[in-house]
Amino acid sequence: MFDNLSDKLQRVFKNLRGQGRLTADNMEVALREVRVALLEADVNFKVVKQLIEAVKVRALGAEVMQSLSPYQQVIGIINDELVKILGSHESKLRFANDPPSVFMIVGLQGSGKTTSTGKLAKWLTKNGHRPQVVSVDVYRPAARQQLAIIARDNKIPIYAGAEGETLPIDLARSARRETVNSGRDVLLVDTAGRLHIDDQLMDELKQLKELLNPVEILFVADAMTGQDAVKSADEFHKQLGITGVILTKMDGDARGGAALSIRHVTGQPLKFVGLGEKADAFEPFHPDRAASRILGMGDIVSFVEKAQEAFDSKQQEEMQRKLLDNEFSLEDFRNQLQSLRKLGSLDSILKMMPKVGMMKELQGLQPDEKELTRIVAMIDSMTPKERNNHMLINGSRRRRIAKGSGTTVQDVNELLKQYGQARKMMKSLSGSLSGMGFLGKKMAKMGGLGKLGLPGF
Ligand SMILES: Nc1nc2c(ncn2[C@@H]2O[C@H](COP(=O)(O)OP(=O)(O)OP(=O)(O)O)[C@@H](O)[C@H]2O)c(=O)[nH]1
Ligand SMILES: [Mg+2]
Repeated sequence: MFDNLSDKLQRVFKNLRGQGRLTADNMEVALREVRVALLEADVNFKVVKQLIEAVKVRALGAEVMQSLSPYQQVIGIINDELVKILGSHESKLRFANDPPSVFMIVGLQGSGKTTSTGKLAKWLTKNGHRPQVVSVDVYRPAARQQLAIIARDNKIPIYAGAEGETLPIDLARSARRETVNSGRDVLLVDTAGRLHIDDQLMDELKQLKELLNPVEILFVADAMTGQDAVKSADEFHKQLGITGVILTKMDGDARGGAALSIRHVTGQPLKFVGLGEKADAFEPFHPDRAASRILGMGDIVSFVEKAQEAFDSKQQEEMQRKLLDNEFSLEDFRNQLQSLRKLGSLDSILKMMPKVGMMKELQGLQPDEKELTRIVAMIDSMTPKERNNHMLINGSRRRRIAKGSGTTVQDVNELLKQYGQARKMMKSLSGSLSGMGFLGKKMAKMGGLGKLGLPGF
């Protein structure tokens, strides 16, 4: 998703990086390149224009934050503006107060309605709902059969239709009755597609809407069709009133621009994205995460902000000095761990890291909250002397520490080994650390966790 765009933007940022200060000139050049990258990604030109304007005003007006390089500032601002355009928060599905909640799935031919109906039903099931599906596509041969197969494969109840039931409106009515009778809470109605929007299709959809009183009318847009998807979403919205968009085929070499434009053009949020043909290649759309992905940076900006809240600057300098002088003790190790935890759960921290997966040191690592708690407990069970000189910790001390922290000697051994590795790694990284603020720049470089002294990182 967004890989092309992301690569292009990263090239722009790379150029910007290394230029000492943010000036009107280098901003101008960078923003021109950002504009081209967005247009090439098929983002609606109005959206691009608005984004660039907003970024320009803010970037040139922004007071320079000491700890962030211009490069990061610009990314931070673009990130903010992207999120604004994508919709500031995740748009959750609506449900009727009085079940069943009916969702109509609409869109042009081949956009992925039937596939998405199955995916959404599966997702709803996983999230505690009891959905039922029905296809009212009586036009395309085998259309209903297609949904029946998806339903069977994914164990989703389907209303298959009674003998002689051939009108969409009849099928829909019966399906809803069955949904109620079987105590299910959501009915997904997969509708027929057309190559183009025509009156007949719209009339049928309007009739269905009137009959079913749906809480959601989800427009399924094929990301591969770029601006056409945006146009038809807009048209459907004008005629039918959609409540959200499912953007499919974001796994393909779609340029992704539709994602950035639909919300802005229709005013309706992207609710889900389809990322493949399989039933679980489907996820809720998170504007903030999408913006990060577009920028290819992980959500580093808020990470740096959060990190700055957690570590005051004195602490940062002191830590840097210790790292450089290889004086980083177990005591520091623990303090760093505890500060780090103020930032949130490990999982949420990792999600913010840029391309974590690329760091060889991080591969195969499963960070574990419990593990962290145990490490802190073990360090707490050490004497101050031990904490400041791990070489003191011999066999009998290890046994005492294990006992004191409710762990085993193996655990203590493991901790000391990890600490040793962390020290070594920090030592090797420290060359690149010198001369920079501890967090601002380096956290944003890849794999900041190691520099915070996280075990094994
Ligand atoms: N790669 C990829 N393929 C998808 C995705 N969603 C749907 N498809 C494929 O797109 C094709 C059309 O999907 P359908 O679900 O049949 O589309 P539809 O809108 O129901 O089509 P009609 O009923 O003919 O209007 C199928 O081959 C799907 O497997 C997706 O997110 N990624
Ligand atoms: Mg279909």
